[in-house]
Amino acid sequence: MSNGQRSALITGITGQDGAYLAQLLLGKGYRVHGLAPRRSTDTSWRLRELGILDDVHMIDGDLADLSSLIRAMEQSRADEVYNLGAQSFVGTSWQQPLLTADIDGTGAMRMLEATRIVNREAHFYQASTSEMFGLIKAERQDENTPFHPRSPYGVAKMMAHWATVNYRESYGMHASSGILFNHESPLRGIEFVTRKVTNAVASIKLGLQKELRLGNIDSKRDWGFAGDYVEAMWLMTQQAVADDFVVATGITVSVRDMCKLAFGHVGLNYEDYVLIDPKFIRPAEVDVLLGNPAKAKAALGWEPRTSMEQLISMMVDADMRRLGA
Ligand code: NAP
Ligand code: F7E
Repeated sequence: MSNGQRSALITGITGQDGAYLAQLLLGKGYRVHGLAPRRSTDTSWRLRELGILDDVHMIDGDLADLSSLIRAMEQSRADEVYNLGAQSFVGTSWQQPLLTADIDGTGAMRMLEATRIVNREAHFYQASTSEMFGLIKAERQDENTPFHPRSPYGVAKMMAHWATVNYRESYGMHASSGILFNHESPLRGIEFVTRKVTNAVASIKLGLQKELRLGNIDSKRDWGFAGDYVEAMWLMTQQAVADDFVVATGITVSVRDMCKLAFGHVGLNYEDYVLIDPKFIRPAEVDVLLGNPAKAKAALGWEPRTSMEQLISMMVDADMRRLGA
């Protein structure tokens, strides 16, 4: 921007990460623009909950529509582009594989093209994922671990990841891919397992629900706090040279143990409430994920600050407040 204020464009600004990233960038003095796909209902609850809805500039546009992305780049005059928009629920990707491929895979390429066409000097961040490791090839996954995605979501995200690498190599663009492991928060969508559990715990504690139906509770994830993870995104776009980074805690916890923590936080035993429902078992599972964030620590100076216990307590407390109100 001509007055020295930096400008950012965030796709997926109404999502969990988009909201926390917008808050972080506003705090750093950025002019923050968000791509807003047309929806029939209001999707701005997260921005409202963080108290920043009036501080961000929304631009109509959709990752399915290249012309809208070009317009968003022109209007925002973005110095930094964060491509967080996606159909991000793994389970849905078996029901809507082509939409997932189009938005998460080709959509990322559209955003890269819009950036290249309008301002190839802009620094670009792609929201890549540990789901690309899928059927893991190393006990602890890092930037050199081979990929083996296990869902249409993972496959689509691989395209986006390699497109980001390719735009860096083809055009010399400052394009980085953050390979982020699961990260959660009170703003997490209710279909993801942590929030599904913390919401149910609050609901059961308040006498509004009797049981909780889950799928595979033996799968393990490397879970962190979304508020910590958006800092890593920003640090990547600040580097002199773009690169790819794993962002994780280095600790893995089973869904079962996460349930123990969440129910235990309000003095309940998960075994009294959790039932296994085959409806929630996936056609192919990612059994275990465990990241090695050593490169992010060394090069970005990034480290997670929130423990799993703090994270789950924060989420249960937020759901207790919401449902109690
Ligand atoms: P999220 O809460 O599901 O948010 C997704 C965002 O994408 C929403 O703002 C959504 O808008 C937007 N979106 C969906 N379809 C779109 C389209 N066609 N055009 C433009 N925007 C569209 O996801 P999140 O947890 O914040 O994750 C952010 C990104 O990181 C995603 O790309 C996700 O795949 C990736 N990721 C997440 C994790 C994690 O653990 N959270 C880990 C690794 C990678 P609406 O609100 O209007 O639907
Ligand atoms: O599942 C198991 C499920 O849906 C975690 C996304 O942000 O992180 C997320 O993907 C685990 C899986 O997240 C239920 O089978 C058991 O093993 O919370 P989730 P995810 O699939 O790991 C990655 C890194 C992303 O990139 C994605 O965008 O929990 N599980 N029972 C269940 N999962 C759900 N959702 N619901 C259940 O009832």
